Amino acid sequence: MQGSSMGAVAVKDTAAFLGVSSKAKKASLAVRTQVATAPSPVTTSPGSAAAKPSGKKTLRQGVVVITGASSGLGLASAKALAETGKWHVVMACRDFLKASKAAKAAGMADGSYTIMHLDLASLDSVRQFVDAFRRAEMPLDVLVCNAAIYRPTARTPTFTADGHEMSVGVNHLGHFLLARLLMEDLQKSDYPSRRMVIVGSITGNSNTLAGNVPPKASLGDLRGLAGGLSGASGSAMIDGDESFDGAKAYKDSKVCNMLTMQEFHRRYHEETGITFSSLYPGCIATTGLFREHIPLFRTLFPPFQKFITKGFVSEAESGKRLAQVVAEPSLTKSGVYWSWNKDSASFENQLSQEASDPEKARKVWELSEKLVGLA
Ligand code: LMG
Ligand code: NDP
Ligand code: PMR
Repeated sequence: MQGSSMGAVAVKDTAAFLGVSSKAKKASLAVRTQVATAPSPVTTSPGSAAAKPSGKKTLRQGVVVITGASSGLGLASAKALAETGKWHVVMACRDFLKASKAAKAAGMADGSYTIMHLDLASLDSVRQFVDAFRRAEMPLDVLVCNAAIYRPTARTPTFTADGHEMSVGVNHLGHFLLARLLMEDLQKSDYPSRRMVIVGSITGNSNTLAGNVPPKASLGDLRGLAGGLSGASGSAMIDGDESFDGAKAYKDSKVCNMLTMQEFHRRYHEETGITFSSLYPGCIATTGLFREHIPLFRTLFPPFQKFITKGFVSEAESGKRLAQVVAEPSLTKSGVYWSWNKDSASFENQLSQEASDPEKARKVWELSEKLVGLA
């Protein structure tokens, strides 16, 4: 049935539809694994942004903050970046011990990373993280908003410390506050290519097959978001729907992530020169994201993606992709949603109509500002 429904889809550019290109707690918990407060200088490789044609020029080590770096894509990208020696990775994680064990198990060298506590399900924690980061006196060169939760089997909502529905609260609102506060730090950085990356996904894009698997993302007129996603006194869903759907809440949160990236681009790129990007890293079917899904799904999902959709990517491969968006000189264009084709070559992908609607992006921005206490 899947095969025939996939085959029956009439689209002009099937490859694009399938998501491939035909072309191409506290501040005191913060612990540093290295003593130095300023990252050590490293020699740039030929062709890097600051290299001059004549001989060697030193570029200091970049500092990248990655949220949710204790698992999956975040961990794999942290490892990929730390291994280059050109990046010091700040792993912003809710579970300090888990992050510490994960970094060691991944073979990340002592001194190449710092773990700092961040729980995106609490806006106080987000503010404490920002304070702790500033006290550590590191520059901020790249921010990666990667952490997420997915509650596919939840039939009733759960809520953040601030009373917002958990999926949108963590994936979007926590990151929205973090990114807004850290803009100040990014602007102060003297690094040649400063970037903010917000991880998106194919399942929030209804111009793809994956984005049409029910329940589909849709933000509607944002009345639920305007009401604070509080459940008790209104809807926990962005579109105001009375019934809660955990899978839809996740997909809606990803649409917010992609809209937020574009709104940052429109408001700040020209003025600051900072690159704002989003990406679909491929289907990383083995990560912790699916931890709440039923066991049958977790067993079948990886082979389904490997052999049927062919959208599967390993955690290591996805980590390299995100690392490219952080560091590659060829990926400096701002406002882009990156994807990779079957040969693992990056390309600028098209977002669905809703995920690229500027008016919706502005409204999501303004409503989110109110909910996180910035307006
Ligand atoms: C929902 O169910 C749950 O209701 C929800 O609670 C949540 O858990 C959510 O996303 C998570 O899932 C989704 C369910 C319904 O889909 C399934 O999981 C059905 C699985 C059936 C599996 C049959 C197995 C047989 C296949 C062999 C392969 C072995 C491996 C299987 C592994 C399965 C893992 C996924 O979905 C459906 O209703 C099914 C129909 C889905 C088809 C989607 C097709 C989209 C069509 C396209 C439309 C075109 C639109 C065009 C737009 C164009 C724009 C340019
Ligand atoms: P994982 O579950 O492996 O990683 C998610 C990370 O987010 C974990 O480190 C988790 O911490 C962290 N996290 C969850 N809640 C919070 C919180 N309240 N505060 C701080 N951190 C939190 O999933 P993935 O690696 O798959 O997901 C990473 C990103 O990739 C997400 O943005 C997801 O939407 C996106 N993505 C994933 C795809 C996939 O196929 N897997 C496809 C497309 C996009 P902890 O380890 O403590 O649980
Ligand atoms: Mg999907 C080319 C087809 C394709 C791709 C690339 C994905 C990615 N998925 C595809 C197709 C299908 N999926 C089809 C045809 C079905 C019906 C059988 C299907 C089902 C499905 C389910 C039930 N897919 C899922 C789920 C999930 O629970 C995942 C999800 O939606 O999480 C929000 C998921 C995903 N499929 C993907 C990707 C990347 C996911 C993880 C989603 C994400 O992080 O955004």
